[in-house]
Amino acid sequence: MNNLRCDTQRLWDAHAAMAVFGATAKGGVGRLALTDDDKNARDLFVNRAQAAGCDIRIDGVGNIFARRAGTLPGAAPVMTGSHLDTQPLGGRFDGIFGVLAGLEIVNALNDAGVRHEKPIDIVCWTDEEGARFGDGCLGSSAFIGGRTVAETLALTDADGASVGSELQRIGYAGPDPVGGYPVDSFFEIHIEQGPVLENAGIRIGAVVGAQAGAVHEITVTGEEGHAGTLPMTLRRDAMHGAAEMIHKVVDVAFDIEPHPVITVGHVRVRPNSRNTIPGQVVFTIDSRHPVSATLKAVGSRMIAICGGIAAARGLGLSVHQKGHRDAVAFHPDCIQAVRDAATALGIPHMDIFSGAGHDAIYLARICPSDMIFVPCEGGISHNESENARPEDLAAGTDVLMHALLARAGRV
Ligand code: HGY
Ligand code: MN
Ligand code: MN
Repeated sequence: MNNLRCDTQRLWDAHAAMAVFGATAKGGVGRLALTDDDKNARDLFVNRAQAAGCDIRIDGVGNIFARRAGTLPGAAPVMTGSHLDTQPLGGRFDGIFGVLAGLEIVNALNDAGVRHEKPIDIVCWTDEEGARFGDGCLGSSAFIGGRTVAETLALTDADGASVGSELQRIGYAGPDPVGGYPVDSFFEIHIEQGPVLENAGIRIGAVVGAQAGAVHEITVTGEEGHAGTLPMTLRRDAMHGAAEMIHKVVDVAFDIEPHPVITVGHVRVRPNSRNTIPGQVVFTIDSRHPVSATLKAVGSRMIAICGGIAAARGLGLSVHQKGHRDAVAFHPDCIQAVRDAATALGIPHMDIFSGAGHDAIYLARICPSDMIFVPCEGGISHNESENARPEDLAAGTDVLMHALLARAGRV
């Protein structure tokens, strides 16, 4: 497998440079999609990709494509990439590693003077986390036609700012069409965000599939009132009702084997004042399970629980399913390319299943796709203490580089 390797230090330094934008006091990163920090991160990626000789394209939902040309310019590209936006209290590697690994590969191929037939695109997908606009993988799902461009641009954040207006504001409302062209294959490298690889002492995970996921937004409506004067028996307290719903829908997870994962991580209270009985509570339910049909049954059960509690308390209820993605099996040829690259490089690897959602889950709907996982410390992610080892990032990047070359056709 010759001696083509990435530069561990250059890859690590690139993460340090990127972590500046949205850096938190505890050493993490809070860089919500389409904020000024996200703009700065995007600019850094674009500038470094251009310096490495890439041509840059930006599409109508802000996805960035940095192309390393191949010897067959008209050929469908081999793509790799991930996201630069983070959770509000996120880490320095979730998504970011998948973009910077691609950039490092371009630099390593340049250093070695390696050419390939098909173009290789390094992609930064818009708003994978969904922490600002409510649903995740906005850029990749628009790219594959999962949501129209108009629907995507119309999504708004809690302050009413839309995706479209924010893309304009930060200068990433691109001219290019969103998807609609052939892609040879897509690979995404990512920290595992779980403990399996670290516990097994294995450096590379060839991801065979990812679990199904759903997001429901529940709106509970009662009536505002004075916290001091209104007797308890006369109240229509939206918070008391929502609290019972939240407790019971999360408990559903413990009734089913293997457990689905059910999380209520976002709650909005109106008027959100200490001494006013809440008139409205809006909360989201993030639920996931390896089997799509089971997840659908979990969703129905959770909605029925909320309906029963609302009826018993005389509260209004509305349910909006904001997203659903089926479980996905990645492409056997791409999985094998990952295994073969790791084997040829003499790096221990294992097959693994993804609990987290990723852009690759959407790309898998239109082209052969796979993911590569590397360990992260304690399996911790979506947390400021998220950490990874430079040697693991480099090993993963080398495996990705050789898998990409296998697909792109080394000249
Ligand atoms: O939610 C997810 O699974 C991803 O990390 N955004
Ligand atoms: Mn991610
Ligand atoms: Mn994430």
